[in-house]
Amino acid sequence: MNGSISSIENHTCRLCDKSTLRPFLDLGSMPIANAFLSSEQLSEPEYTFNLYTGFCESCFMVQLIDTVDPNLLFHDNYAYFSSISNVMDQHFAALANIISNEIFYDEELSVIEIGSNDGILLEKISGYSSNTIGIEPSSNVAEVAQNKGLKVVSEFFNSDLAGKLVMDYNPAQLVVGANVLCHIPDLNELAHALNTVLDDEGVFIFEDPYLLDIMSKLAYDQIYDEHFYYFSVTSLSTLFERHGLRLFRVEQIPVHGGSMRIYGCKSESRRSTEQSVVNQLQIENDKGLSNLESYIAFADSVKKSRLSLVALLDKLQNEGKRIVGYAASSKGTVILNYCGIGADVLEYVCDNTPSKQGLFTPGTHIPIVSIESFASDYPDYAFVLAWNHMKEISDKESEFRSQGGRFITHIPEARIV
Ligand code: DWN
Ligand code: SAH
Repeated sequence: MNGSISSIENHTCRLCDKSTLRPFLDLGSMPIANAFLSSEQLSEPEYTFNLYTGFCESCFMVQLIDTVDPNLLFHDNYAYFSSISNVMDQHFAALANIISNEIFYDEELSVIEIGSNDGILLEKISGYSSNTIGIEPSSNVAEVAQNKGLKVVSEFFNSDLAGKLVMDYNPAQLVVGANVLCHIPDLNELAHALNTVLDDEGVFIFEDPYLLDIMSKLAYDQIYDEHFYYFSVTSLSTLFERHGLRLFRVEQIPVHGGSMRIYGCKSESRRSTEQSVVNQLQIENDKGLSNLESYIAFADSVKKSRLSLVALLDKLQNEGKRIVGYAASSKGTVILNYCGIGADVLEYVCDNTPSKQGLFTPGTHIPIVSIESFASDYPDYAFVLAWNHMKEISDKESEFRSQGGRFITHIPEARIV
């Protein structure tokens, strides 16, 4: 029953513990999004789980119903290296600049970055404050940052670690994390840990994919194992308020196909709540983010989106065109598995991450090759599996386009661009 409500039965919300979690979208059986396979692993059974999403009618949090143990997701062979994108590098330089201009009140006070990955942001913040530490459980990417001379603790950020950090460092003036909050299954514990490490006048900043963008762009491929939650300002402020924390500013930002940057502090902080929070809560209410019907309508549109993508690829294949995938992203794993697109449709997927090249896509077993292989024998069409980087990829691949190649995107609907 892919793409529809597979059960009217309610589940328990992971955060508010009420039995008001209503399932609305079933994307079916899925492998781990970043579990790329070696040729030897192709004949072995793959770990799968049911990619099933629900909306809590009490606390408004959209969340996965079945989840994968974080230790299976974030480990010593994590596939995603943040520094693969120049646009993201510029984005984080701008964020570091905002932090230094608006947030720091003393460069000696401490800063914690959660989910610092290969150091893309941490390096820039360290340029402003010497007292900066990254927390990154995936030890292979943490090591890249450590090799740049950055201070990184390779552990999951949780209450225990927060307790140790306050013993060893000053209370944090800033806690920052990009694309990590939604990766943490127990956000009640996270809020508690934030309270422990934050200075009374400290600030936290998080950026994550924004639910309103996911829904308006039909970006169902943002839904996968690593993303336990899909945030709105409504659901996040409800969560933080329960834990003595408060959002004081929110900003929509364009990265990763549409994200929300939230700024927060302790409830008692001197910082006043800005109009942006009030405005966004009103927008979300007007768009129906507190109503189950909106999510049911989204699920219906997702099903249609799948049909239109499959029809477009079928048509091009029947015309004898050569089609490949561009970017072996986590999102790509969702699209390919949910839409049943395998190696019979895409000749290969090319990707600029050296460690992904030579491996195969999870579930669908399409070979991953280098961008150089793509350039050596251009196909007719390249289906972009990281649509969030479309501009960066299209700018890089002007030669492909000038030789007649075309990109395919499925966002917000399947089309040739
Ligand atoms: O939240 C997350 C985001 C930040 O990163 C994580 N859960 C995992 C990961 O998600 P993703 O894999 O969907 O990320 P991207 O950034 O959409 O995908 C990047 C992929 O695209 C990489 O494998 C590299 C590739 N790529 C490329 O081949 N050429 C990317 C760019 C920009 C390029 O020019
Ligand atoms: N901040 C980077 C990386 C995002 S990918 C960026 O925006 O590009 C998500 C990262 O969060 C991974 O590197 C993963 O290992 C890390 N992560 C997951 N759970 C975490 C936790 N509990 N504490 C700290 N980092 C975590």
